[in-house]
Amino acid sequence: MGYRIAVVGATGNVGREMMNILAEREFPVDELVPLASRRSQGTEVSFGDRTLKCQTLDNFDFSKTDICLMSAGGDVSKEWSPKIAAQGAIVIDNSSAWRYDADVPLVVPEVNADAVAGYTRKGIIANPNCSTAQLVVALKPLHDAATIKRVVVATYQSVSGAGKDAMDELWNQTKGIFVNDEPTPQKFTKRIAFNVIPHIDSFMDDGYTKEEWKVMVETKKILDPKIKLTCTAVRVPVFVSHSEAVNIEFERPISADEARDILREAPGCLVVDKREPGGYVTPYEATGEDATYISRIREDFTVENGLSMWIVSDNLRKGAALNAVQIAECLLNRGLLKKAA
Ligand code: 11C
Repeated sequence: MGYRIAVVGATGNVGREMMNILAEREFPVDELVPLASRRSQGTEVSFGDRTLKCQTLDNFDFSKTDICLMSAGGDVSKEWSPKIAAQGAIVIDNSSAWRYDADVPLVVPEVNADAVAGYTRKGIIANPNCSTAQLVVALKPLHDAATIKRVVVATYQSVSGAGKDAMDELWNQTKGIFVNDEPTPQKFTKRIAFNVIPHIDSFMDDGYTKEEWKVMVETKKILDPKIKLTCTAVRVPVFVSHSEAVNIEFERPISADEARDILREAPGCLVVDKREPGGYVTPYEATGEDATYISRIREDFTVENGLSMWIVSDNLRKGAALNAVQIAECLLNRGLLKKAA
């Protein structure tokens, strides 16, 4: 028995990846319906070895849909997720529209899979921000072992997090610089080619950016509200995969060796930490992969019980599409997915 699944935002970076991952992981799909804006009606997208034409969201009847994977931005989600859920489909939403709603579970399956049961309250489950997802996958097993008190994160985020136009901007700027014809920045505030920009999403009154705020608030909701976390989010000229330099203070002592052993056994984590040139993972190598890679694990001697590490993962996969499909798998495995009428 398979399910009827709709993907809203099917022509975007994450929407396409959602369909790839459903096919790769052989999620039991009877019918896959790609949905997009009116502008993209009829656009062809791939699902496994099939090519499907996008339909428009506006007139689609969700009453026979079991799961709706949403990746169409916050405004579309605010308007549509409650309507879709009211028609009986469980919405797994990749935007930030519902993440901070107490009645909507925010789920990273390696960390808080059981929270999916809370979907009944609004019919919606939220997927976290990409920077949060990879961070909590690595923090959870360490928190269980030695209780995290405080985390300091600096992110190095790829341009794909800002969408296809942002990827084009990096590509065109890079080419333009070589021929002395540099296009003016459109998606980013400054040149992104051969540069880094310490600004992602809008500025808040306290001087943090919304991206930094999301990492702080989401980590607390998913992992533990007692954890103190501060973040600096930076855009780097990388196409796919986000990296994070992470410093952690624990309640109890934990050595780098112990942390390495714990992370080697932890779901979703892959430790590559050889302490030699090239013995670490970079975003280029993490792209297209499912794991959260952890490298450069070392003790921080400037604080009590401190560790530093480097965490890299594909932001379109674990940071978005893979996590959403894993949430659907959690619903399936827990018997929470009933076939729509
Ligand atoms: C970026 N992390 O890299 C953002 C993209 O809240 O889901 C995802 C924004 C979000 O620009």
